[in-house]
Amino acid sequence: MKLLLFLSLLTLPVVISATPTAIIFDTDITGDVDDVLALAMIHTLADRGACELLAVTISKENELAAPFTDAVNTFYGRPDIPIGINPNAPHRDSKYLGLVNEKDDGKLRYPHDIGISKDPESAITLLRKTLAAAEDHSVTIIQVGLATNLAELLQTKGDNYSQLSGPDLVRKKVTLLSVMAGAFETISNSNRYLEANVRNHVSSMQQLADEWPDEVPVIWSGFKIGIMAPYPRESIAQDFGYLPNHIVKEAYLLHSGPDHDRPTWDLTSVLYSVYPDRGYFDLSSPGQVTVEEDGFTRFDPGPGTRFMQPKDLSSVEPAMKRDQYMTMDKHQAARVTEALVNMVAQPPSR
Ligand SMILES: [Ca+2]
Repeated sequence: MKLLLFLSLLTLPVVISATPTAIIFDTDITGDVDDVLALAMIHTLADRGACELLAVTISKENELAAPFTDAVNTFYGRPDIPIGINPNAPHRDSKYLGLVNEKDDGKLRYPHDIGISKDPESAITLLRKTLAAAEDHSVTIIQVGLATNLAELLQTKGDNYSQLSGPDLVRKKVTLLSVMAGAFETISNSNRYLEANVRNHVSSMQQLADEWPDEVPVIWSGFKIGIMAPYPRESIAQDFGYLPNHIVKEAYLLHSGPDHDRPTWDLTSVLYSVYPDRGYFDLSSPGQVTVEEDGFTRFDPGPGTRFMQPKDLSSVEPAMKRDQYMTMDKHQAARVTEALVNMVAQPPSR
């Protein structure tokens, strides 16, 4: 009996901590549609208990962006996620945000209350409020657009929510910044590719790279990662028929049409944030990203870090190891694509 007990103890499954990743999603949900797919995926991960969506902040200006985001959140059964906007952010037109005003038989096709009975909050205030209320070292910020909001957060001083300055609040509360921006590998024979999230507002991405605290790691998903794992058009055609109206499918078709496999740029930053240890991606050696005047993202490996074991990195200055960028081979790309399709297409659980 004792032996049996001993043997059964030996075969107990390894318990992996299942604390949901607490996420602030900072998005330019206006121009491109990968932001919409990434938000759908966050809701699936929240349905599975793998993450908790604390807030959404929007880094481009369009009066329909907050109502549309609220409609997606409502579609997935989370109508009260706080949403913040930034009036200083550059305006961007959209092919799909207008869906939020469309009606069938006089009723909104995608119900929401922001823009009707409620106003969005200020993105910068919402970032401060959300971080102040969170447990220390618990929040993952996923930035998949311009750096307008995070650059402004870093300029803030203490307020009613916290006495801490923006950088100190980040040091205390944020555990990871996952960014879709930049280009770190050769793109179409160019080793100086200027990626849109940087190029379209260089100064804020420069501020982010210069002033983000050295102690809080930044993982960059460069332009090439999303290109290597495009979202298959077959999924859009076949996987969303479980409801007659589907806001994600409609947005995709309005943006990309039925004959295009959209790169999964923003989705890859979400996937890494929630499942960093599943081998979907590899990471570069630790180093430092700087943003040059034309929007080129330069990555300098910390001195010697390429050849160091992780345990030896403690001797490297924090500033020289804050940043890493994601890499992916074609086998990983196949796994990533399949995982993303399954997460984006999963029906809402409530
Ligand atoms: Ca985006």
